[in-house]
Amino acid sequence: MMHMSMRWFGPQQDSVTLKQIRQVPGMEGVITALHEIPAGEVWPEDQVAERKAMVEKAGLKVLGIESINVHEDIKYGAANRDMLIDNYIKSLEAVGKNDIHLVCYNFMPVFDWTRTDLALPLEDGSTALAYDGSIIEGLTAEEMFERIANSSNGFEMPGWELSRRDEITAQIKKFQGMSDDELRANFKYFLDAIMPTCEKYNIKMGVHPDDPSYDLFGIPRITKCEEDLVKIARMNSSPLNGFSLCTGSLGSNPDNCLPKIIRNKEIASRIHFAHIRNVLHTGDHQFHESSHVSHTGSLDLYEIVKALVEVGFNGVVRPDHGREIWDEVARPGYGLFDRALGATYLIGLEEAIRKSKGMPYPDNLNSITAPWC
Ligand code: DNO
Repeated sequence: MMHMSMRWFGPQQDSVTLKQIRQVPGMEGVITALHEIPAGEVWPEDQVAERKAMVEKAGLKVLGIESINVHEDIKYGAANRDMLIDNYIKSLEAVGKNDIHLVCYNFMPVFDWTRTDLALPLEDGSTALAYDGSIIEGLTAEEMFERIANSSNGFEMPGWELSRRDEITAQIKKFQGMSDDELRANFKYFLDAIMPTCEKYNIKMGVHPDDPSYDLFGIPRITKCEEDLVKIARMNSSPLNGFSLCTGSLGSNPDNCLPKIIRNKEIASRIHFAHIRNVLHTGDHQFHESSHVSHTGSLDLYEIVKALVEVGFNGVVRPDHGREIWDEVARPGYGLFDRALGATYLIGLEEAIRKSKGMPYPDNLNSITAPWC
């Protein structure tokens, strides 16, 4: 069964409150992170405990962490990577000791997610995040930063922290010289090092796909299609080595057939977490995010949820991004209203699919102390 959550950026960095999230029908918990701790530094166990207590006081659970960011030097395979991986392991221990068993992360060099517009007006008067490859091709990375920073309603967007702007050009150059296979080797090195700790604390690791799922700025990208995911599954045999299946990211590339990816036997059992949202393709390397409803975008969310049900998915999902609607001012993509609509739509899809197959729904709401652990 899908266990519904919303991402929550913490008490200082989110316009949405835990009280509001708690009132969204079917909401079981949040996905959160200590965003104030830079990549490469250790998460203190007591700060994780404090965040968890805050969430639980509001009647929700911390269903997972998104993200403990992987330092660029680990992705690059720099001389100091062992020290940085040790720090990562300590952060995982802090999470595990707090009885949290899911971590979403990414292994994308330099850029986490990329958009050219954070508030593209749609014809219904809402705004949405959008991407236009022809704009990107004419911009420098610094200009990209300005563009994102100036249109994010005053919020610092994860991966686009202003503190990272100066290092960015140098990093792009560094990674432009690296092949996909070299990046894969560094990824394997990282996975092999962290998996024993994940096993010890039963932490499911879900790597996030490249967003968008095609090449950018000539840097290696190794999480953008079914074949890439299979390679990752084979990198480390622990069942905890898995995916955060982001339908909007993989779905940004029309060549990616999401139900087929979900049903791939080497991928299915490793889907530890799902970000479910829709995108509307408007051209080659051009899309904008849409409402979750299937016919407002290019992805068939019914088929996606059906595939998840059919492979026996039993884990945490979140509606991921939403449009900005009803005059809400929020972190782009992370307002309350459209994500709440998306969550209830997804819950409705799952209920209908399961009941039409004679499957119980919900499986047992009182025992959702993470049956997926
Ligand atoms: C964007 C998010 C990503 C995601 C990271 C995971 O909205 O989906 O920033 O959190 O890639 O590390």
